[in-house]
Amino acid sequence: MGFRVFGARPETANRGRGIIAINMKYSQQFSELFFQALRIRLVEERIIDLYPSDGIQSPVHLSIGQEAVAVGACRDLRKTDLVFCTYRSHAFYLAKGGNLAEMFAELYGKVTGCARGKAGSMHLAAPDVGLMGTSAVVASTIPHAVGAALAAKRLGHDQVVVGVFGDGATEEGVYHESLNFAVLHRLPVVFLCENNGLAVHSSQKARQGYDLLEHARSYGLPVHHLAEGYDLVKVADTMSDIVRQVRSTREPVFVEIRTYRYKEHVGPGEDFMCGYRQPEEWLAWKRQDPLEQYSDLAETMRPAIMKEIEEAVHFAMSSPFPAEEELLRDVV
Ligand SMILES: Cc1ncc(C[n+]2csc(CCOP(=O)(O)OP(=O)(O)O)c2C)c(N)n1
Ligand SMILES: [Mg+2]
Repeated sequence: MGFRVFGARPETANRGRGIIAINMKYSQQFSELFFQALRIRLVEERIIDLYPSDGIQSPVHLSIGQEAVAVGACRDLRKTDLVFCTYRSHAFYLAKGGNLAEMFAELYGKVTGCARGKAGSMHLAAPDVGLMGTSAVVASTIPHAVGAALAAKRLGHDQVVVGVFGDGATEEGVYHESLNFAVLHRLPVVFLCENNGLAVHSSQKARQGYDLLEHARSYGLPVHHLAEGYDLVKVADTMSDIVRQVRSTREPVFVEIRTYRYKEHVGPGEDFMCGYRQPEEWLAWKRQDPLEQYSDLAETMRPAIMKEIEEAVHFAMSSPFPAEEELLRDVV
């Protein structure tokens, strides 16, 4: 079996930390996406190991199972393109190029964290790479994305703005106001619905009388649907076309990508005992999940990723907590 070596593509925000050996059975494109998705999964699995020690006080909403959406969506975004996201934010933070050590430090509430230890897992931000903000308040970052797109338009920038939200967020009024405003004012924003079919313990069918895609279409913008949210290359190619379209037309687009969360809504555990979903669904997604299926590739990449993770965890644990005067800075 042959191996090839590749490193980062410097023009994009998120790719390749260091040099990794890649199994030649897989294309470079697939291997790069796989590496990013595996890195996110291993980071979140490390969070699961660490969580019982109580060093991480912040609630954590894990994206395990959903990584391909973030990795694919961010592949062809520029560093200057902006992403606004939900509390389930580790995957997008890392896929957009957020610093891993600063993320762990933030989870540990340390002053070296990306928000100086005051935001925790649900409010990560890395504006230097375009991850502008994440929020625990469902749907609240959708209008932020629209506002940023309005600014990009007024300032004549060629930025694309991506607003990421779940299926549950489409039940909030501000989602509808945001779609309407973006269409009316012709703004360069991608509305990306990361649809895991669940809001806490309720399935989409139990909550929504409308067809999400048809409802979005009624606002008068192009809509796309991708059922295979586990397929790294399909997600990346779909998002690449959409981002290119928005960059050139300066008009909004809506995309729904189906995905599946493996863990409980919030926390490191599983919740099949709650009865709102069956393990069969989870097993069906796992059978299509490249991170589960290509264990040979994962094993090749694992050591380099784990080294980076352990260094980040060490950085977080050995950093100081914010001083008292720091706690009130930037807090309104
Ligand atoms: C305005 C608001 N209403 C309710 C909640 C409680 N809540 C937290 S997450 C969540 C479900 C959101 O589901 P979805 O948008 O599909 O995102 P997912 O968690 O599935 O990624 C709810 C109702 C909240 N945080 N904010
Ligand atoms: Mg959901």
